[in-house]
Amino acid sequence: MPPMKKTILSGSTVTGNLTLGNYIGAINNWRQLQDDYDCLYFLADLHALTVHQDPAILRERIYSFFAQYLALGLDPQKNIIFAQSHVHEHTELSWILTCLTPMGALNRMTQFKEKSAKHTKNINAGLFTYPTLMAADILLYQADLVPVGEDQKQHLELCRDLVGTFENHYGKGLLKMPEPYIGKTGARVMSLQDPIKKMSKSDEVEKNFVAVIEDPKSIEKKIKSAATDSGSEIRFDPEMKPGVSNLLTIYSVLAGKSMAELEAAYAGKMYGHLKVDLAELVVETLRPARERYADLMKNRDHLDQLLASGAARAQVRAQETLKKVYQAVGLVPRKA
Ligand code: ATP
Ligand code: LTN
Repeated sequence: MPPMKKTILSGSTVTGNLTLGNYIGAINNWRQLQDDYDCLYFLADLHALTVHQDPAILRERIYSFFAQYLALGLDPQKNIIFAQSHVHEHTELSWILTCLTPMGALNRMTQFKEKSAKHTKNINAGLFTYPTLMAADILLYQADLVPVGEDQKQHLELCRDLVGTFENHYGKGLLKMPEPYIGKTGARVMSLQDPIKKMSKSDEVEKNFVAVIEDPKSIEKKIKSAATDSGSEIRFDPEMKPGVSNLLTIYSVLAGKSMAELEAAYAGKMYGHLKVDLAELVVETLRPARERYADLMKNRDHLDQLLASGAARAQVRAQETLKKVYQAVGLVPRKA
């Protein structure tokens, strides 16, 4: 039965540590969508392999990200939550799409340029074809809406172009044209020490981010030593006051208060006051997740079961699309 609600799909590459940026910009929004949409959230573990990974660390991180999704309130019954590598249709559709993707289009991708400049010793073909796997992730589930950050918009645009190319070759109506989803709080969390750069989970400088799972003492220390700006006024002004504005952004989302309310509350106060309050707010917001996370990580069998059930539900839908695509491009189905 086709779902009546609109389908939302998103994922996070399994690299680094999930940060407060990922929570505010992604997972917290995903959680709020889970009642109103048909949602699929996945761990992009195959995408992680475009950069060299230590196998033991990757394995641990897949469980850890999954447990963090659950601990942060993504419900595995309401949503389909799964690991990309558990549904082999992703790589299969990705191949079909790769064969429709011009080299020139991939060459223009900013992320490819940036990542190949950063990993000069490992400019592999997977890094280059990364967006075709991402397009497969989206198109397999006939997603209507894809919540992604600014940096992923170009990949989504390529995915949309691929729907057009596919339709030109094989006819219309088979793949749904996805749209970007812009959340209500389109907040972008910036690096704590360098607030003109976004807070990134693969940042090598630990002081730049707060991880979702982090010791309260360490969170406090990082927030209290966050870079602030000249002057002493607590005002939201990302141009002139990027440091304080970033702290206010985090505060506003976590406390559900408007900037005007916060500015009024901190009129005449010092940066230090804001930092002390914010540190406590962040620690308290993440505390329940940290506790739940610790419990979840103790029981791998339970995580394995939940992953398996998510993958099974995802696969039913993925298979349906892949079958139609294989047929449309002229492949002969394997007979029993
Ligand atoms: P990396 O640094 O490894 O590229 P990332 O921190 O940018 O990773 P992604 O896996 O690219 O994280 O993104 C997962 C989701 O989190 C995306 O939807 C992205 O928009 C969101 N996100 C990541 N960082 C931030 C941030 N600083 N502020 C708001 N949203 C963010
Ligand atoms: N590249 C994305 C992660 C990702 C994704 C997707 C997001 C992989 N496949 C499909 C949305 C839809 C990133 O955020 N780094």
